[in-house]
Amino acid sequence: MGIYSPYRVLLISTAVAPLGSGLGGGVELFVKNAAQGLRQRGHFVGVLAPQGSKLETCDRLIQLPGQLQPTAHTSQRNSPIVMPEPSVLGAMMDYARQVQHEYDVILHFCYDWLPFYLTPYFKTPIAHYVSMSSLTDAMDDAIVHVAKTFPGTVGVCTRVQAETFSMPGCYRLIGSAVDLSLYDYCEIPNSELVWMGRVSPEKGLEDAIAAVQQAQIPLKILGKLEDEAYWQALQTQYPDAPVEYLGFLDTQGLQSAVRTCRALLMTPKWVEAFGNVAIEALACGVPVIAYKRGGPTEIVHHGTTGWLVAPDSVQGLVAAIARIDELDRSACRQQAEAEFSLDALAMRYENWFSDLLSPVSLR
Ligand code: HBI
Repeated sequence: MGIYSPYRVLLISTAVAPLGSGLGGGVELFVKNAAQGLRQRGHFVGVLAPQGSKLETCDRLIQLPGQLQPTAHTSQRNSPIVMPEPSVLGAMMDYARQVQHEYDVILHFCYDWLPFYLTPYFKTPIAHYVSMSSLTDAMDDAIVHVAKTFPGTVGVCTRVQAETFSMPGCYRLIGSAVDLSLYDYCEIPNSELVWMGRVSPEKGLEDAIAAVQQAQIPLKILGKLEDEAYWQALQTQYPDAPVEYLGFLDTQGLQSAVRTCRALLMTPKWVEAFGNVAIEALACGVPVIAYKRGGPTEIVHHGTTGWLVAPDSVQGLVAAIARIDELDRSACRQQAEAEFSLDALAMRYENWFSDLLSPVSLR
């Protein structure tokens, strides 16, 4: 169709935590940026989220009560699907069913079984943003089944993430972004390094601490203390490491803590679907030293905006830290502007919806 007409988009946020609490991890940024980017391009954005959520950048925020979903990222391969009653996810999906006729498309960010299972029961098309790599057999089955039955409706962050599922050619690469206006470029750094993320085993914080202990360079740690026992174990194992824990900071606080650092360390033990913290660092001009595993391998330009290191090699991290000065801080900011702007992301969503809603795909 020739004339431009804005879409009415219903976003369904993750059911593991209220938006803005920090416990939802990277997916909170995914939802916030999708809402803001789409609105800036003139679309109407409604957001469904658990009670206690806050989100300025949307046209309508509906908060629903109920039990949060247990997080999937600590599941085992054979973990069963669980939905604690009364389920907030069930409430959100039932609300979406009731209002679906008011929207052109529904986009959800839940790494949970229900939205995938309910896809054929909705008249309004459902787009699925898969925010993590393969974790459990039950979720793999649900995701791959929808990817094959409703081609083009499953969106992913990176190719390497998509490859952890067996759905070759049945997914749409959406990626991620940051609101660049919230991140101030910093030309001259101080002497510190930074690590950001949920303090949880799959994020591999112990390797970053081991590396700075060896390099004797101070490390700032930012992020939600998700696994207390893990954090305590790190304190015991590295009592003298030059680290400072700053807690979970909002974007303003995060960027002011990160922008002056020499480099971000990323030490994922799992296949990180994307790694939003990498583009938040790049947006400030902070280069990224990351294990060559998962999402960061599709973000870092090895040798200019960061170093990709052999996975789980602390020595590799130490060697890369010694070569930070060969990296170009202005190239980091330029890469964020070129590849990870909110507008570029919103256009990828717009094209996705246009293909979903075009008569050909509905035939
Ligand atoms: N677990 N069950 C479940 N559902 C989610 O949406 C979810 C999760 N764990 C982590 C998570 N989302 C986010 O931290 C990641 O998507 C980034």
